[in-house]
Amino acid sequence: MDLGQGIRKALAKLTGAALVDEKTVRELTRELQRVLITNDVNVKLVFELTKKIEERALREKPVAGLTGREHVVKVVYEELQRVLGGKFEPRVGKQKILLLGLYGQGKTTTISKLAKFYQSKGLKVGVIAGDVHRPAAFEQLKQLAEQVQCGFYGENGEKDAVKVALAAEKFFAGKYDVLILDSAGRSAFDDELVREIKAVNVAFKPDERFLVVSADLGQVAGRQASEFNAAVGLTGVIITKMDGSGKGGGALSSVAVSGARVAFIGTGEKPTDFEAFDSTRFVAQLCGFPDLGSLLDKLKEASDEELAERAMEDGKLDYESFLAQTRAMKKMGPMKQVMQMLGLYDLPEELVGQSEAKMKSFEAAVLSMTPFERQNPDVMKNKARQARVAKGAGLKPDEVRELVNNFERANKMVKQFSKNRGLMKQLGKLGGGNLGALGKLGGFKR
Ligand SMILES: Nc1nc2c(ncn2[C@@H]2O[C@H](COP(=O)(O)OP(=O)(O)OP(=O)(O)O)[C@@H](O)[C@H]2O)c(=O)[nH]1
Ligand SMILES: [Mg+2]
Repeated sequence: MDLGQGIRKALAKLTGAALVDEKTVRELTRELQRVLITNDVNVKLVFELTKKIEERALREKPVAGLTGREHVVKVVYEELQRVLGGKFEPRVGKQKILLLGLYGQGKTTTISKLAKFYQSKGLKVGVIAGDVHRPAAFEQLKQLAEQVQCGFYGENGEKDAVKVALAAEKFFAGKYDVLILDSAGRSAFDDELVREIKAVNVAFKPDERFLVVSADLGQVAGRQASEFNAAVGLTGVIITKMDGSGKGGGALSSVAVSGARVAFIGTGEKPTDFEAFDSTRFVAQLCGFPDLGSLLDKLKEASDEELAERAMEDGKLDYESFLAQTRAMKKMGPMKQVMQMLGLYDLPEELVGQSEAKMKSFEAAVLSMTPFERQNPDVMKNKARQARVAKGAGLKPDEVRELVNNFERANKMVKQFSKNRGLMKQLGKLGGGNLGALGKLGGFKR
């Protein structure tokens, strides 16, 4: 069971409890201990954390308006956030970045992610093939640079990293804002490695020195962070492969307590699977609080017609606005990610695949409707119309009937949603910080 799943299960038991008393809180903290320790979080840290949660949950008076259960969830949420450190604010402007790390941790891949990240902030990025030891490293970075369309400098065959770094600076001078230097990995932290990175550090004078570690190192990530920090003074740690490892929680927490900061996390192999680390957002996802704030932002960005938003404000839908929403959803990314942002984490893969297929047939069906039908969804309950639309869209009449039923259900939900403004405000209050964005939903007019 991964960390998030475990924490959500533990919190869900709390919902089932008739009364939140000392016994329930102790059961919760014991469950949390088990989940955290199996996810390779340091045992001492786990006990400190759960002791604090117990103390606060039992002693502190719930903030006015919160139920006992909500109070306990809030305490768990705040304490987890405290352990994981704050939010990393990447500097946006001219800078030089050096990436460090042992073999195979994800340095070179991360360079393309960083390039994409800074490009999205409007900066011009050039990357430098500073791994002069591994023969394929030059070609790998060159290809990645082409993929994300950033500048590239390398000297195939040159064995002196300092020379390459200095030549690259001349090459990019005046034309590029952000320079990112790759470095050679090594199988262990040893004297030779320290000598080499110190020399590169002195010559290149990077503003950021980021260590790259893989999440599957678990607690070992913290030790590496301390070692590299002592050698060159890290400005941040990038944890990669958060997507594939059950030890991400261990890696994150151990880096946070090592004195280094978590700067970014990598969540997949693609250049866009990357984000600046924000403990509030991260814990919100872990605890199963949907990240509705960022979802709404994305929806806004993605929706070319403002129909979707208007429908939410009006508390009513028609097929046109529903189609706009469906398309906006598609632009937000793979269905799985969208569902996670909505707080639906542990869905079976088939279901996610099915929803994607359904979205496609829905689009085909709506495109076969007349403008009158799109704006007056009630008439689509008529069987003859359904049959005609099915024919036009290449679907079975039953499929169209199901789509109409789904639409009716969604319509009901939107109506209810705009009635439940009080509830959403409450959620916003509970989260504080980033989750305050949830409260925005309470602001929808009817
Ligand atoms: N799933 C997943 N895979 C990743 C992530 N980051 C990197 N990888 C994969 O990890 C492998 C190693 O990545 P590299 O970028 O080559 O690692 P490196 O640190 O440059 O390795 P060396 O140069 O050999 O020391 C590649 O197969 C990447 O695709 C991530 O966030 N998620
Ligand atoms: Mg590499």
